Amino acid sequence: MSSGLYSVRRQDIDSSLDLTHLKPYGDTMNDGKVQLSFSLPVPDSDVAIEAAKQLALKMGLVEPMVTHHAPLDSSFSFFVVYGNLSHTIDYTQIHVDSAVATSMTLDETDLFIQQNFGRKIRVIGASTGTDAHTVGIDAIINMKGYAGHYGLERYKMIETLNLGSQVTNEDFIRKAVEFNADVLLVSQTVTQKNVHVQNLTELVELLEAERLRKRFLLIIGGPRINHELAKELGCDAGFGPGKYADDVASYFCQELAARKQRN
Ligand code: B12
Repeated sequence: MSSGLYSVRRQDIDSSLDLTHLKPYGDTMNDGKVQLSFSLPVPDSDVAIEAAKQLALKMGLVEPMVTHHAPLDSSFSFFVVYGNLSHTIDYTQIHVDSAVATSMTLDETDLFIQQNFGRKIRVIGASTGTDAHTVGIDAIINMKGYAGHYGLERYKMIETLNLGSQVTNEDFIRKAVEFNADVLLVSQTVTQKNVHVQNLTELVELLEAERLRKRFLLIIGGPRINHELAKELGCDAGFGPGKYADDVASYFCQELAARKQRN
């Protein structure tokens, strides 16, 4: 229940495609058209344009074209490059580990919790460490939710506590114990210098040191978070962009029910 290999839905894929040599698509199958943008730490100039083109060639772009260039300031330049990617990928060999659960609506989730637990599920969330971004965790927890998906506060059978941002791991754990949480939700947006990895590693180590790791379902999320990374870091599940409260609630109530059955 907690994770599974997300397999290719063949019915959604053009049967004439050679999936073992998959390429980007522009307007003709297998044309390999891509667009990329980057900046260079040199002034915008003809030399810089040629450098951008040569970098694109090294990346495997055939016939690269610098379609846009501009100075960012006196010593940095910005480029948009088009080209045909020469590389292909074997799509049939890709396996992605993702947190899987039967997707449920808000009402179905409330009913599921009522039937399987007979009490509210307690969820505590925060953006931890030095991270000041709150929009991600609010998108999951706040009543109004995000992109048309109501947040966890809207669920009758879920009790939430949103601690906001810049919460230390120590405070987060202390509050989670006080709140008697079932589920910990941690948001991490800043990933510069892998600060998210350091912070999440510290959280897991603190939980383990206090023999609390198994007490909670630990779910992390953010723009650069996925399920694979979450598992690597010793968390239970990870959710990234395009995931909403209903995905998370479906996952944690089914996972908690499965754990209850196993114990
Ligand atoms: C708004 C914003 C800010 C606001 C934040 C206001 C606030 N109250 O949150 C302010 C101005 C304060 C800010 C500050 C900074 N920011 Co800022 N910010 C952004 C911006 C523009 C949008 C982020 C956002 O709100 N996205 C919308 C939410 C809904 O998306 P999301 O977080 O991905 O959440 C979704 C999923 O990831 C998932 N999810 C997220 N969290 C969780 C948690 C769980 C448990 C689950 C299940 C799911 C989940 O669900 C959500 C819905 O699908 C981005 C750029 C961008 N366009 O993305 C930069 C950006 C995130 N910021 C950035 C940076 C660098 C900073 C600063 C460090 C800048 C500075 N030098 O001071 C500071 C942060 C300082 C600090 N100590 O943290 C960088 C991060 C680069 C990196 N990868 O490290 C970005 C990408 C901009 C950039 N291109 O450089 N920022």
